[in-house]
Amino acid sequence: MVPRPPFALLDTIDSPADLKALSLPELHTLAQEIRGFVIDTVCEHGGHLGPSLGVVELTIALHYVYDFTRDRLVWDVGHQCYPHKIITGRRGRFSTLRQFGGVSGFPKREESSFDHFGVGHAGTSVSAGLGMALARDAAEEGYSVVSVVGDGAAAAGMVFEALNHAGDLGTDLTVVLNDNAWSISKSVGAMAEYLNRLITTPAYNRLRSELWRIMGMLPRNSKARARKLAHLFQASVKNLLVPGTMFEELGFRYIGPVAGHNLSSLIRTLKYVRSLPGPVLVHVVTEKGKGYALAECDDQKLHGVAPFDRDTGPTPDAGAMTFTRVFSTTLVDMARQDRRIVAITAAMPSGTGLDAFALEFPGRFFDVGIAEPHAVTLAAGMATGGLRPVVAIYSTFMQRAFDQVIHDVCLQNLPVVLVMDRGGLVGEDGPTHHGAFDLSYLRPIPNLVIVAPSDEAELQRALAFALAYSGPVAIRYPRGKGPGVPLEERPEPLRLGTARVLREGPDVAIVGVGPIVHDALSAAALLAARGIQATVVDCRFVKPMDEEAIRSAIDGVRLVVTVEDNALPGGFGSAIDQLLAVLPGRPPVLNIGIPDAFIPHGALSTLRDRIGLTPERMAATIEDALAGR
Ligand SMILES: Cc1ncc(C[n+]2csc(CCOP(=O)(O)OP(=O)(O)O)c2C)c(N)n1
Repeated sequence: MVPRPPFALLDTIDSPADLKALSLPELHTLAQEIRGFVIDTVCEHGGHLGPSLGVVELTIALHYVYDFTRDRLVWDVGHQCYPHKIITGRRGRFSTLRQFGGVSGFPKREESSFDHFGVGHAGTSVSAGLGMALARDAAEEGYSVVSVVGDGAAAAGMVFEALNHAGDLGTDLTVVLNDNAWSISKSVGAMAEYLNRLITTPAYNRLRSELWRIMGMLPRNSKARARKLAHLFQASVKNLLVPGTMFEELGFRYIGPVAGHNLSSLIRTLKYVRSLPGPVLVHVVTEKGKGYALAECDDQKLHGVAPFDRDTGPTPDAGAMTFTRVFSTTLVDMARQDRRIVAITAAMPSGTGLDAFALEFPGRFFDVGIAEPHAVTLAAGMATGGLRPVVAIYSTFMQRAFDQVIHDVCLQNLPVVLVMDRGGLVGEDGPTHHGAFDLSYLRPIPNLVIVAPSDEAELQRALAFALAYSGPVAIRYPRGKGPGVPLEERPEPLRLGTARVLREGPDVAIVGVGPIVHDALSAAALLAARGIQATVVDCRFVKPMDEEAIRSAIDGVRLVVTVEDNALPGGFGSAIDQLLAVLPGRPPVLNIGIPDAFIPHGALSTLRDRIGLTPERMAATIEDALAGR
């Protein structure tokens, strides 16, 4: 049994002001208590464990040195914010983490005045921090702005764009690079290699820091001249001693590497950094999952976990036939038959199931890091050379690559398969992660075929179709398991734009896409018990639609109902509305889907119930509509 530490000191911390009164030994004790508290809470409710454990000391040091009632703090991704939330007055409510109405798993401006920027997607912190710095300058104020970005997120295009801009502007901005050498899996790419070289060749940085410290001790009139000389010295030796000070070339002052679990050196460094003008990058080296052996030795550092036993750790649900797993095994099967198939992920090999592909076809697998736009255009380029690229990206992160999907893939009608996992509501991660918009943002794009399979075998058939099709295809499916339809050894490809009728009844026609069609079937059974007979059509294709099947299904019914796990504006239902708008004497249409609002975090079942996406709620809505209520 792992001993649980008491939280005697933590219980006295209600705001960062309380923490500033503590001695260094007390801050050490506080760090241990925060770790224990985070582990206990995540074991009970699930969440992002490894990232938060890795920044306990960094968070304490930041709140100790800065005053975030006036200074600004921006977390990148925000999945490492648990210590920050606990310190900033949310300890008492922390047991509600990720539950409906409870504390969010990500920073949220509405939740606390200490959450200066809402976040969930990677790579935004430096842009947001720079924006805050420019607003400060415009108001002629003097507060500090600190952006904390992980080494995984630091390789995202947006971060490079923001560093490039910040280095040019030269205004005061501190970027803390939290380097744990891990993204969700081990960090990949040349940037990761570069950071590793900086850590393993710190001689130059130590020499330079020492030089600056000594210069600072000189009398005021000789200090400026001495530092000028030091600059010259620095410029002449740095290329000999380090592989390249990329950040300095971009206009940042580079400080580091700093031991990220050593509170006294973190505090000393941050105090010094706070006094520096201009853009500064502090390279802090941390260990993801620090202080919890099960996280430290896990191959993903317990990055994001469901509730688990504190002593034994999470047990992988290896047998669960999730949509992700169906995609993963089917793609590997198909890649065995077709050597042109290549797979691309943007830092999510295990989340998308492409880890299995990587294992079997390492030479045909590409993890580009957190770089969704690059992933899509890379695929477009590959397709021009005769490859059959499959790009697997969560629905919410594909938003980043919208222009690339239009401009690079669809405009040129290239045979790229865009696989969007986590389409629809995702639950506890909340509004930054719900895949609520993909059908809406993809529908207007010419040439793109959009399929939303409703069960496991349909996903196999959709993939078989997509890999044989001559143009771009997007396949979207939700998080978790399907209805349990057995897999097929040789899936028959879907025929372009064909629907299937699952049930027939004369009163109502329910048309839908995706697994929610099975909830519609359950709703139809409930309606049947109340004397209302429904037809249920699984449209499969959002684009092109099986217009004939839809027209024939609605013939003579009193009501047409569309169902989807996507935002109503611009989604599947609105496509049906457009299709039927010109039909003379058409029946009224009721659209059921995600309303025009950001849906909060919480258990999927709770969210679905609240927005009317359960079979019971659907049946009640349909019955009311038929009764004219
Ligand atoms: C645009 C985008 N793509 C993918 C993700 C999924 N994701 C969440 S955290 C993470 C890894 C972040 O690594 P790093 O920045 O090093 O932070 P660490 O978890 O190591 O603290 C990824 C890929 C995301 N949040 N946003």
